[in-house]
Amino acid sequence: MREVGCPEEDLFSFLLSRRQEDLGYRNILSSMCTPPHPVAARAHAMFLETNLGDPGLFPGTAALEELLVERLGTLMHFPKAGGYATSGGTESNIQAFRIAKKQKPVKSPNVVVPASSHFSFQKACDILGLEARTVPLDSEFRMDTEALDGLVDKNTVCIVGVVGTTEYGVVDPIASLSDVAEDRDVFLHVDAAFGGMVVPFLDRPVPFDFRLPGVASVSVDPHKMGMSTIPAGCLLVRNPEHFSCLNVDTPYLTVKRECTLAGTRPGASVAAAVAVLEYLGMDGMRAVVAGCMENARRLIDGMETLGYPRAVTPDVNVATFSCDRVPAGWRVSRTRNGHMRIVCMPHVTRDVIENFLKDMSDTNA
Ligand code: 0PR
Repeated sequence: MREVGCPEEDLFSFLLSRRQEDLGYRNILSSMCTPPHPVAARAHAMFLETNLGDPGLFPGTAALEELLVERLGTLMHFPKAGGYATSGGTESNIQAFRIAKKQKPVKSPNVVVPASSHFSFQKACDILGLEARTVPLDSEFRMDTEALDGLVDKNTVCIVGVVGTTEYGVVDPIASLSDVAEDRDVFLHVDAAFGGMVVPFLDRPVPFDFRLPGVASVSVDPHKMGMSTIPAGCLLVRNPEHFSCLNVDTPYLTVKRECTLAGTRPGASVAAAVAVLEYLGMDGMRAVVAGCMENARRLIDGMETLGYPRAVTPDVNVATFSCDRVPAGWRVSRTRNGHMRIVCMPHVTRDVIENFLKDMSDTNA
């Protein structure tokens, strides 16, 4: 550290110069995050110093966390779901595995995950000493449920399904997974980190949540399509008692036990997440999602007209193509199979899509 502090103006011009090295979201087509909604930014600023790790000191903020869980539980068709605000999909997925493992104490526990699952499950398996069994995908990159049953055995503590896969934006056949989970009596975790804030707002949402009796837990991230500030995730469970198996004693806090992974936890991004949901309501979210889906369709049409076929027709706003080229100045990503991947987040507006397509057609020339 410096011996003597830096004058504020010098400090902020230093910070600004670093900040200016960051890319603006305008040309970022690869991200599942998006600039926060203005009400999220405003709410975040109001709650900067709040710490949900010691909720008795911040009962108002803690009530907002409860409201977030209630709103998201209701969105997932189970207003009585238990839950808490995590730092994002990774923490939610780790915690879901912790619960599943504690529910079924076996010697060599395994989990059955689709080949499309997010890399956070690898981290979870590593931390928890779980064997990962990978279910292959069908031709549209959804879990091939034919293969599922044979991979589940008496040591399987959890089955995972994904709603809005990271790479191809498809939804696994969660209803079939729910049947298998019930038949074989296995905990089913649904990773809806991305799709959980998309599918409920579509015209004809497929059931993927607590409406399906086999679903035990759901991850859903306000800091992705929920347009909240980072970090904001949420883990919901059908049986709130399940959290008690994660409890540790916290003798000197205002609460005597906690089940969360993190200790000190931000209230600001939780207030921001609630703010967006309350401000937009179902109607506002439907409009945001409809716009993103419409833009994804326009992008797919435009790319196919240019001779770049879609890899798959997505269920959510992630578009993928057979296309090796990228016009200068744009950030896209690549799937493991080498497809170009574009996430049509709210900042990827119709204008952005048209500019990208124009640059693509110039690249073509
Ligand atoms: N589950 C799914 C289905 C996800 O897509 C992701 C992240 C996670 C879990 C993990 O969530 P957290 O990153 O919140 O822990 N999906 C994006 C990805 O890995 C995250 C992301 C966002 C990556 C913005 C890059 C980026 O610029 O692609």
